[in-house]
Amino acid sequence: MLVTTRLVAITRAVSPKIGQCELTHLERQAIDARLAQAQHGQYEACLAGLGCELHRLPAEPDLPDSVFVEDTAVVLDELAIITRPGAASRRPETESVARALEPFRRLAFVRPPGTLDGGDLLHAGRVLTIGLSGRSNQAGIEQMRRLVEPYGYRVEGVPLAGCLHLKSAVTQVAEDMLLINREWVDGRIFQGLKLIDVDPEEPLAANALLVGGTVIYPADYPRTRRRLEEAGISVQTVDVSELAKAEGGVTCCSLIFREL
Ligand code: CIR
Repeated sequence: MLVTTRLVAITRAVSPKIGQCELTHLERQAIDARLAQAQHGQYEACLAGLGCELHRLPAEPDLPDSVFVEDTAVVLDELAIITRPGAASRRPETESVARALEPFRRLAFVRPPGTLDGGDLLHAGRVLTIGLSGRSNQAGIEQMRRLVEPYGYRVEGVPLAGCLHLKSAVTQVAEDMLLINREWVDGRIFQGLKLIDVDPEEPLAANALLVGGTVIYPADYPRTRRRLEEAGISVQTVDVSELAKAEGGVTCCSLIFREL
């Protein structure tokens, strides 16, 4: 008998106040909230087309960054960890995500003084690599280690330079392959995995979202896309240019996990 596991994707509608988002490495530009909502809808359609069961949370109108649900939780098969985002303005986002995850997983929580953004955590096999960024601190990493080591995961902290989150610098694009910008993170820690470098003209191109065997990828980076395709990776592009003005990428807009 063929047993297939369904993937659940939690997303949240774009706040009409997205223009007031947190920004760290980008200059503020006007964001067309309606266009951002339309692009987000296409992104959700892409997830559904790849077989994800969508759980769409209603917008949190007063939380500008709340579309970026990735930062609020880390979902493993064994448990879900509700984070404590590094930006204080984003901490109220976690409550509704915890409620949405409760039916699926036992919950654990990052507590003060720990901070952690889900965008800083790269999960490949039984290794969780966590970026020591402006958002995630050593106490957050230690708490994660205590929570997940009993389940056989190894936690590695890694310094970052020049980008917001670890997954701005490196993401998984196949079981054994990562897409990386080595200007921002040292590739040598990813032992045993093949590395594809972003095109030097596209430094922001390392954020890709692997769903099943397909990578959801921003239309803005055609040169790096070619590198992915040359490596045999199946790519579906989405236009997320308006969300990118809020410093968001394709991993940030969903929490994807197996329905057990
Ligand atoms: C922030 O600065 O928190 C948001 N404007 C962007 C968050 C993007 N999230 C992600 O990369 N995981």
